[in-house]
Amino acid sequence: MRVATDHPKHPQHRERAAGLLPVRLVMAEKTEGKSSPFSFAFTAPNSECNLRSSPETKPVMSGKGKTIIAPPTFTISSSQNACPSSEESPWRQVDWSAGAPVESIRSYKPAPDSVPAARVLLVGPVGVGKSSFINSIQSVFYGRVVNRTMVGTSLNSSVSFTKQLQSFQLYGSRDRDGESMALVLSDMVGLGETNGLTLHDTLAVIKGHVPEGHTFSACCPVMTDTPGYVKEPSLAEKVHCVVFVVSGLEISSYSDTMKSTLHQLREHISALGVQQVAVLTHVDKVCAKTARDISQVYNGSLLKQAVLKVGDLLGMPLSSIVPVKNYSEELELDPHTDTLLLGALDHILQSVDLYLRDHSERGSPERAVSSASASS
Ligand SMILES: Nc1nc2c(ncn2[C@@H]2O[C@H](COP(=O)(O)OP(=O)(O)O)[C@@H](O)[C@H]2O)c(=O)[nH]1
Ligand SMILES: [Mg+2]
Repeated sequence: MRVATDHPKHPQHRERAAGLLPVRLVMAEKTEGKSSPFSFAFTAPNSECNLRSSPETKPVMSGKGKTIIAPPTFTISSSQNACPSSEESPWRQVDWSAGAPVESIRSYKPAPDSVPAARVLLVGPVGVGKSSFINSIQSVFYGRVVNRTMVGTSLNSSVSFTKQLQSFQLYGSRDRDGESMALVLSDMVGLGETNGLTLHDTLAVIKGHVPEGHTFSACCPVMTDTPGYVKEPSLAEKVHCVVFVVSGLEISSYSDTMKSTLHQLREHISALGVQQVAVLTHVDKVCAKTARDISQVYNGSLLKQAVLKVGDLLGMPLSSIVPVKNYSEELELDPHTDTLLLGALDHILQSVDLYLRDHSERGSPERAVSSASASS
């Protein structure tokens, strides 16, 4: 539930905050299913901040079969939650009128001939939007919203549908005889699940040892005798970029165990010289104004703060973190959502290119260092 007040810099702000100017009652917004039947949202022009009704909307009186409910009380959270104001300059520049770079990405080819497709692995806890990201990217090239990979969780909400290593070579269009793109996005079981992904197995995937369709199990780590184990993966079979997927809904609530798992992963992946990017999902749930118009994503402090938190969580520079809104309940594509999604994909492909340059032209950086020290 949200109430809008003017931006603190705006001259009307103090008067409105002091209750001298009216606020407008609009439709209740059910956020995460937590709103009470007495949820209201207030808006005023230019900006928004969070407002919560007291959860204790208790019956206070009853008689003749009727129950009267006490009206909820409201508290307005601090101005640091201010949403975008059209007067603020964006913290990242995007030409929203240019449209999503569909054609240039559709024709993307990795530089080395020996590598037919960029291999990108998505990692992150269950429910952050990994499968949705693959579906959303596929949807943009397909020209309508499609689901290639199962989204959501099983009845046990901490367990994802995805138990196997599933790789999706993206279709370039919806034409049956159209070419597939030179891009493979791999999805696997969420981090932190009891019967799921371990650090050992994740690294085995990244190094290219794990066969497609492998079912992960905590009791059977990937070993050289695992059926289909790839003993000497080629450059084409290795993962070229790891994408950490983080949900804007959960960014502040990760457990210490999850934080430590993510840090360890980052360290090990960095030691392998593999490029990493972070994708922040659920931006529409972080900021209501962005939910209404995705082109507002870089216009306010709320999402910038969320991106900063992702940076803290993963120890990554801000330039490696890209926000997206996945297609989740829509049936139609939205041009701004496409632009944001393909902006993220473009960033990922640039990281793939860097990895392939380092590992195909000059050999791996690690090998370059060890051969230099051996010859000295
Ligand atoms: N509103 C919104 N919902 C999302 C977004 N990304 C994913 N979801 C929803 O979050 C839930 C979990 O997504 P899923 O892709 O299955 O997560 P995974 O376990 O990481 O693969 C699903 O209900 C999705 O529809 C997003 O950017 N915005
Ligand atoms: Mg999934």
